[in-house]
Amino acid sequence: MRAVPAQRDCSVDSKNDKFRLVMRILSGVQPSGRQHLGNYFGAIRQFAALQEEGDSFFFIANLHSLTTVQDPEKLREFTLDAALTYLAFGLDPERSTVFRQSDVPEHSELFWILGSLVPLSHLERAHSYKDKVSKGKNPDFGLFSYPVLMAADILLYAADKVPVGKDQKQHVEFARDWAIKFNQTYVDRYDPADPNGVENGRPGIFRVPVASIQPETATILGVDGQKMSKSYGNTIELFASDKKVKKAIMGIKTDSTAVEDPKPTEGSALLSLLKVMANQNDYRILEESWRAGGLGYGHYKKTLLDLFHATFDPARARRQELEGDLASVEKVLQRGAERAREVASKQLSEVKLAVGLA
Ligand code: AQP
Repeated sequence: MRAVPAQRDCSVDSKNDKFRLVMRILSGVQPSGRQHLGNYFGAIRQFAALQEEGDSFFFIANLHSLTTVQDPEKLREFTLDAALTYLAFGLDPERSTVFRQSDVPEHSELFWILGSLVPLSHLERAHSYKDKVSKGKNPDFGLFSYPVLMAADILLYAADKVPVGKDQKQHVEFARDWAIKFNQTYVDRYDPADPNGVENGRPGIFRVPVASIQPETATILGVDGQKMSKSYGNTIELFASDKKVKKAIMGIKTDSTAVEDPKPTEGSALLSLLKVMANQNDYRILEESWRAGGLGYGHYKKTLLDLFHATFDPARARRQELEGDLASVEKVLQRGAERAREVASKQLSEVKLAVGLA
């Protein structure tokens, strides 16, 4: 198969969604626990920046979270936490569509249609699934089929760009493969080398998305040195109490290098967190002293704590204000779901027609 070229962001036919004038951006976070530094640097920070660049859809992936959260009260609480996190970090409902996944039933419907042509072998080689199983998670169908629902999330909105952390890269690649497979199966004269049908073929029903991953924050390490992850219990939460944040940062795993000795840089969670939190110049000075020795890990942890508060206190204050008006937050989500359904239902109608369900 020939290489798939990047799709154009704009074209002449603005009536057809596939030829619209603006780039579409879509992503989500799971309310599978409280949002943490990894979610912020890997994803949410990009969301806030990208909403300036195109038509943005940011959702709370609560259907995905059913595979990990089986306490309904907790799921509601974490869903609200994700909504407050989005808004506190500046997602602007006037510019972005912010919604709960479960409020748009088209996600689940497309999941099944898409799943009917997804090769099982793809799911069997999914890194995230294999990683969770290797860490002792008892796998269920929901976890196994997670990439199919994620592909449905993306393809339903004909997203061009999907800002994610590195752990989601393979899932976006699956979405690309399956979009092409679907188009080849159901669209006559679809040519993956000309996905918009600009030359002589016909445009695909699904747009082929591209993952947007920031290399310097692709994988944020947790307090134990593994990838920071809600399910590993190694997170630094963005909105925990000051006391809990301090406890998490002071508890970052370090080795027994003596105060006066140079500290090892390889695999250090503490140093890598300092790198993402500090500005370039401050980090250079920190790293020099780290390599030189003479300061204990406690000193660097205290520096990280200060950086945490300097970076996140404005958003933490905003979130407190939002907590005082939860009715408005709910309204944002409902309005977002209405707008999301307008787009999603059109795409699903086209899909149903193509496969013979309508
Ligand atoms: N440690 C991380 N470094 C960089 N990016 C990360 N992301 C998550 N952890 C890191 C990115 O955050 C977005 C939302 O993630 P998610 O909540 O949908 O699922 P996840 O990647 O599985 O996050 P967790 O915390 O690890 O959740 P659990 O433990 O429930 O699986 C994604 O773009 C993700 O890449």
